[in-house]
Amino acid sequence: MRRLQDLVEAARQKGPATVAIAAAHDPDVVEAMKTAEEIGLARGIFVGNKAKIQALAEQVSWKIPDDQLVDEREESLALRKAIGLVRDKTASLLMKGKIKTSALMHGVLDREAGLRAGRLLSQVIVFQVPGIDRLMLMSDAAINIAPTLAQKAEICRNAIEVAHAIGITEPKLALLCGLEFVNPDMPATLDAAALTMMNRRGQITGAYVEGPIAMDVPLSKFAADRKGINSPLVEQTDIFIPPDIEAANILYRAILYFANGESGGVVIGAKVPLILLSRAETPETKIHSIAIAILMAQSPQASS
Ligand code: COD
Repeated sequence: MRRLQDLVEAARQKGPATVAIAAAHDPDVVEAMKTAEEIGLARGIFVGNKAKIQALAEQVSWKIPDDQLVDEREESLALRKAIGLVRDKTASLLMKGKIKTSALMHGVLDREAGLRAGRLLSQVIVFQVPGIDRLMLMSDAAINIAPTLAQKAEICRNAIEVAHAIGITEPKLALLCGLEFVNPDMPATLDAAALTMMNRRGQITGAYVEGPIAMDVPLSKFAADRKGINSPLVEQTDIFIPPDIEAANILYRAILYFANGESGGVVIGAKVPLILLSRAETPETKIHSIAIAILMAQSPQASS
């Protein structure tokens, strides 16, 4: 699978997945789910303000059947009911509607009523850019704000799991920093060196991991040669891991807006994949995200 559209096709072939949507009275969610249903990708169960959901559906010339609507106007109850649909296996995916990411995360992380699976939750983005004929991944631009070394190791493992699920069997992972040397004054370089050693010693498996490394080396043989860096990552990197949420978020926006990239994303680590759509995303991005979540829900590791 070399293009995001290939992921959509692969997910469609698995038959429509059922998505529980928390606080579904959200125009982006309704529009994306309309397309997802039309192309046989997914079917929603819309938990939220029923009248508003129906009105939003009408605006896009759609009628959602009554058995796919759960009227619950109170945000925390809507979240709890949507999570309940996943817990009782009515739905295989959870989607965020008109509710803050942090509120959704707290619901998912609730020890009694949530979807904890004993793992770190992190967001993984799959992207493509013009001029590079393969899919690449990056993480974590949305969940873990200032990850510790242990959390970075989990972020790497989650991204590697997504890479495997989309057919990248031996991914090469770059731990991005500002340079290729360990500088004790730059803590991200210390973490990157430790993560590299964790990979060499079998604590992070399923990928080749290397860092610290600046962004030019994975992208340019010319830069690598000039810097005297000989690395398997050069022009072959599959997974990019920036040091924190800000760096990751900036890289993500740069991929989209500087490099004309396209993407889709998923949050994994809970009992089921989570879909977080954003207002600023294109309709295609939303469909890619649903497709990636479906592929992850079906991957062998997903329920571990
Ligand atoms: N995965 C698994 N468990 C977690 C995670 C995680 N990513 N984060 C926290 N926990 C668990 C902890 O182990 C603990 O048991 C409990 O949750 C509370 O942990 P805290 O107090 O460290 O975490 P919070 O509640 O302060 O924050 C966790 C959030 C995920 C809510 C927070 O990191 C957040 O709001 N992230 C989203 C940031 C955002 O707004 N992104 C949008 C665009 S950048």
